[in-house]
Amino acid sequence: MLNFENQFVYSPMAYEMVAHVLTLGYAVMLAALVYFILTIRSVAPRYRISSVLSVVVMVSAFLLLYAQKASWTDAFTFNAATGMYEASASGDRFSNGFRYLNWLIDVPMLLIQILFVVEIARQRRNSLLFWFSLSGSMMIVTGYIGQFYETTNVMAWLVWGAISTVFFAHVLYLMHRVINDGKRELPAAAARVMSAIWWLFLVSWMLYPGAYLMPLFLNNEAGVVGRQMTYTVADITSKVIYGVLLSYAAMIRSRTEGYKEEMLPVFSNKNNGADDRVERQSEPMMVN
Ligand code: RET
Repeated sequence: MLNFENQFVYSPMAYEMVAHVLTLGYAVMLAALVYFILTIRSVAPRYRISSVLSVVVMVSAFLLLYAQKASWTDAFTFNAATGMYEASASGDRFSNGFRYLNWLIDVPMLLIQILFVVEIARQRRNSLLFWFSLSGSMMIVTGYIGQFYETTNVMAWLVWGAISTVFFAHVLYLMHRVINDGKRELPAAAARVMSAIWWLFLVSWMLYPGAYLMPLFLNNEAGVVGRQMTYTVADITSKVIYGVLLSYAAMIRSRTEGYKEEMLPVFSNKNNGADDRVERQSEPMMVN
């Protein structure tokens, strides 16, 4: 009822584009889940928590984006008389709320993830853990409240959006510092990956407030399709590509520190049941 998606009727093309892009969203999360599980041993054990957090992000995103797609298909049904998709007789209405709840889990995870790949003193890391979690979740909670007002109270919608933006600015500031400071300690190749991560982070995270404001720019069917596409592109970049780049930076670090990549036992005939510690790498491998 409350989100602007419920104000329109949709041509079959617009309806299906949204259904497809939402399906793409959760399919990518499932595919990436497999990727993060299978590549976890390509980084030294001390960086593996980054891949573990990617796995957590993927599972939660898969489930909530699946619910998001169901919300779309439940909310509209085809009317043969008009040739359009219209609000379902069941009374189910579309809500973007699932996304926000997903972000509530994923945003702190994505922010915390980087702290395990760059070099940070323990005390500073604890403080960053706290502020990333606090500002990250406050950004989402205030935005979540705001999006309920997008069709009923423009002022409340914009004010909550502005409050959320204050927390967003704090998150951006902290992340910029983490990446810049962290780069100094990293091998050159990993530092370059970190610079790429910063730009990817900045652009992909900016897409979310853009999609929030979509009714302001395009208050029609095209705006609905545009918003769901924007969210999906943002989700794939901010969760999946970000996670892949972080694990790549961790891989470079691991190698420069002497870690020899392991294969999953299932792909290898070597004894990979052996201990993971780097020191063990130089020992002769036992053949099964
Ligand atoms: C909201 C409300 C309007 C103002 C701002 C917002 C920012 C949202 C962001 C979300 C990031 C989500 C991610 C999810 C990944 O799983 C809440 C839309 C600034 C930055 C990265």
